[in-house]
Amino acid sequence: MASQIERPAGHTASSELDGVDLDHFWMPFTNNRFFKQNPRMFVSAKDMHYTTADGRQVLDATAGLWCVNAGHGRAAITEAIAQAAGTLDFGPTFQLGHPLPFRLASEVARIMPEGMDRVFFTNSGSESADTALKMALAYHHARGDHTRFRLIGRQRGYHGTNFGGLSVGGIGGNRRRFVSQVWGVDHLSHTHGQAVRFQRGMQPGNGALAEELEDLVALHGPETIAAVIVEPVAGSTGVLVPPQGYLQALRAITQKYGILLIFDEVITGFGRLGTATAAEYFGVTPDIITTAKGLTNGVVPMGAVIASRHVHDTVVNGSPEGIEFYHGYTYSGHPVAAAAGLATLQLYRDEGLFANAAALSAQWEEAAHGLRDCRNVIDVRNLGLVAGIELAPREGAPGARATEAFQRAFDTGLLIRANGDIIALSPPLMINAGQIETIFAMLRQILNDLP
Ligand code: PXG
Ligand code: PLP
Repeated sequence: MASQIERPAGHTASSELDGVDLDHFWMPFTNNRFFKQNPRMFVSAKDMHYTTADGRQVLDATAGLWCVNAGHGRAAITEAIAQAAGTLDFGPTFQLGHPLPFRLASEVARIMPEGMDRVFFTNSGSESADTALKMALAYHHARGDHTRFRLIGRQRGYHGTNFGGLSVGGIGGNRRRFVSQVWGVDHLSHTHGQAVRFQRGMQPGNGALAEELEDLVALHGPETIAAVIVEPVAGSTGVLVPPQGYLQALRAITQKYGILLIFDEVITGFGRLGTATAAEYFGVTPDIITTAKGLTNGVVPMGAVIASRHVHDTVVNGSPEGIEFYHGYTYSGHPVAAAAGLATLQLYRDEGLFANAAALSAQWEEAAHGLRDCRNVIDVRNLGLVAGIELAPREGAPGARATEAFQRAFDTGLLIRANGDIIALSPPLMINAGQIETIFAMLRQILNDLP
């Protein structure tokens, strides 16, 4: 029998949902059975707010899923998409081209760190992660370094859900059921010192953490390691901000042994820390950067992998005549996505959205840490326009408390994200000071009322 939407108490019917059958969409990373009994549905969005099926406004404190950096319903982007689709609906990029992805690649290159200006398009962060890992293997192969096959990730890392990203990723729940992972992977420890609580911004230096890479080099042999991939600030796992000097040390060690360093900037890219990239924020230039999400403001699926000129030239010039990199997606550089990307980058520039994020980050930090005395709050972490609020887990029910906070927030008009017992906040970068106050005032109330 088809389960038609039945609204939980307090949720009134909407004609937009009449006749919507919930059975067939197998939802991603969702408690499907719970959702289909208690559907919470959005029907539209504008600027900082979603509108629910029952006509309520919900303040978006998560930029959708960390992606709507310029805010919702931006006409410049939707008009660019319509124009592109009406002009060239699809154009192959295997052995053929069309102008938009070339133009977007140039615009992306302009805001990347010096020397990182070769851009490979994907359709998601997961595809970006797998692309970057294969690019690293192709790089060593092109140099004749045939023994470098190992990929090093980090515990609690998230690099999407495809087999490559899953294998270097370090979130147990995402991996455990899928035994057939990429072979030869190892992991660094995550950067979250349990002793450090309520740290504002970066954690104090902890040289031992990056030095672990030296141990893995000694264990496996430098000649077997192709690449190290890390999120500069770990997002999905609950906002883990690196210690001072950590990324610099990883850079130094990878350089010393000829290992490529990949920054997964799917979340940190496009202004989240108040700069175009985390690489720029931390002053550390990796060899490859992965992006997605904010590249198109989340409006059309698209990712981009940015390689240094050196990595690109090594693969392209070091390969025999013919196709240099046996990799790509039907939709790499899709015209509609590329048009969305161009309009998005233009909006970021015209509205100074990265600078707005930078300017508001001190107020954001202050407001986030204002929650430290709330009921059950055991840690607050922040950087740029990101905050993680960690709650004490309920006895025997890990994750239940934050999940309930998420549900209550939704019902009172605030969108937050809950992963385990950590609430993650990452609003659109168009946010203003008043909206920051509103988010944390609402959250304070929700947390203090929560059993
Ligand atoms: N790398 C990083 C660092 C990510 O954060 C991906 C890769 C994968 O991207 P795609 O586009 O394949 O989903 C991500 C995605 C959350 C949450 O709740 C985080 C992501 C996606 C959905 C939810 O923290 N990050
Ligand atoms: N599976 C089949 C049978 C295909 O023909 C293709 C692409 O041609 C794919 C998967 C890969 O699809 P995509 O290029 O969209 O990733």
